Amino acid sequence: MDMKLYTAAVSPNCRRAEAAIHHLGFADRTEFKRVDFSSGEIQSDAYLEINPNGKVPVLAHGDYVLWESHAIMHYLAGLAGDDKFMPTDNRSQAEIIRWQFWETCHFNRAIGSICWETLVKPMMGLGEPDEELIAKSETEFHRFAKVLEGHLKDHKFLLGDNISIADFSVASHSALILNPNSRVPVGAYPAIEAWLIGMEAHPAWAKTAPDWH
Ligand SMILES: N[C@@H](CCC(=O)N[C@@H](CS)C(=O)NCC(=O)O)C(=O)O
Repeated sequence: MDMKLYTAAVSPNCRRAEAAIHHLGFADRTEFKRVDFSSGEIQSDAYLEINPNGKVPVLAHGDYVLWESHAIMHYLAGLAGDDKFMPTDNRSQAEIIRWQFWETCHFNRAIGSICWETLVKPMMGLGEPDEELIAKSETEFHRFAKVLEGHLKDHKFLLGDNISIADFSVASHSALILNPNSRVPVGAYPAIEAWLIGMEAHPAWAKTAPDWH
């Protein structure tokens, strides 16, 4: 095996990297190394040599080491030469980057805050959800969900007819959003909900469904 992915369970950022490996046919070449957050491994000197941010995912391909999940997907798609998954024309490239920044700066933050309060805190025994923060994050969610809903009403996938790296980037929290306990108000956005359900049924995406244990 010439690839190793340092990854973790129930991590939306890891999920997109894992799903890209499966989608692009690299799974047989990859060792999936699950990092256990509770063991302190991620802050060990040895791990910080691999990723000085102390975060997952990280891809090692031979002696090349790459952190940041969106960058990992770009690298893998380029390696596979899959121009459906990552079209290389100028406008498609701009749109991929546009959705990735949008996800990281806006959509992910709203969803991440809600899911941290409603799913992660109870799961890890970290106390009661902060209702004020949830309400604030819901307002942010509605602001950006309207944009995605408007786009998905007219497009099957983010770049059009084919599933692409942009869908993997933006759908990374899909399992969390669709979890009824998350309280993410996705029911108000039928096109987003249908797209997320479709993502969960996609073979590579389904293989990487979070292990809640
Ligand atoms: N922007 C990074 C985010 C990576 C990230 O935040 N990973 C989380 C798991 S979802 C992590 O490693 N958290 C452990 C920590 O921060 O100590 C990426 O997309 O790869």
